[in-house]
Amino acid sequence: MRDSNLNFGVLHRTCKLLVFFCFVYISATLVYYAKSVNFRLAFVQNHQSHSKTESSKLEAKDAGASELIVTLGSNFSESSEPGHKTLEQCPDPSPLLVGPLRIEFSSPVSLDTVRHENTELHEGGRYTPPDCVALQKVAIIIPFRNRDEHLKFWLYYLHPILRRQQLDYGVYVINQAGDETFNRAKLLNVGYVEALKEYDYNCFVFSDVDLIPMDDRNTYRCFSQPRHLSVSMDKFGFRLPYNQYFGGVSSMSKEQFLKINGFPNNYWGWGGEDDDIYNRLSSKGMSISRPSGAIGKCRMIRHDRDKQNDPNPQRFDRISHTRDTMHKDGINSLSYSVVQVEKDLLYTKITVDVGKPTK
Ligand SMILES: [Mn+2]
Repeated sequence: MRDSNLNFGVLHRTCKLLVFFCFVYISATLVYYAKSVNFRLAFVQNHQSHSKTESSKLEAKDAGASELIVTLGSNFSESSEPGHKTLEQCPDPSPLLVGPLRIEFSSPVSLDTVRHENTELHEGGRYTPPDCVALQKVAIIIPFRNRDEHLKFWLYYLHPILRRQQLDYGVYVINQAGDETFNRAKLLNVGYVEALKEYDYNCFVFSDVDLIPMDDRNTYRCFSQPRHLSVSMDKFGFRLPYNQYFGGVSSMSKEQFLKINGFPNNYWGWGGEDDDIYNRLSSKGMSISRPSGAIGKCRMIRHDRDKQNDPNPQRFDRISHTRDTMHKDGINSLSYSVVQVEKDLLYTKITVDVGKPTK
């Protein structure tokens, strides 16, 4: 009898001890949980106020460690909120990149779908990374006429890629008015001028509407030398057609573009203007930078030759005189008139009258 009383006493004390430990455990858990909720709230508040900060002065460096120092806008506003930190410069390369992409054009896309998938954009096809200050301010210029189907694919694929590349960018579709012969290079000049009227861009990417990169590590930004981005197109069996080839997609900083007086205005019809641009660059002692063949792969949307864009018979003669003509024909002799400006969520479309070839 005494034994069982004793046993019961031990059991009773053990149980009390167990209940006590459980209580301590639960209390500790509650305290930690409350702390973490507090922390998350503070983080969200901090994050939201960060997104509102203006961009600051910064420098951008080449991936190849050669030094292109691009000084971006300095409209920097200091915040007086206590505990408020300014945004840091975006890392290079962007940690959001995924590498090779599957690009196909078999099922058509609708602009509404593309708008719904890109709600982070601002009117006019503008984007600024929310969490860091972009390394460069990039205007993407697309020469255009009657290629709405291609533009949809371009917007569908490129916007998510450009966001992952953490660029502060805007998309400018430069639409040639009327039915005269197409003039790609002049439209690119117009895009340069018109984009700069809107924002302090320091880098310009010139892209055909039918070319889509197959790897997001092919960053649509500027480098210490003019960049050729569409280096291995499916159309050419994923290789360069020739070493001096500068067609398709290319990029130039503002300084590089001005050094060559922009692009020629007198290449009407298909071909030659890209070789003229190459001649301008090499005559100014610049070289072409390129991504590797693997990273520079891209797909072209198949199409027939457009009407009013026949091969330009004068192109060979013009190319042979670039060095003599480039100083009087270029951004310093550009004349055009704006017919219409349309702002979509996905792009700014500027319709321009660029005139017609003089005989
Ligand atoms: Mn094409």
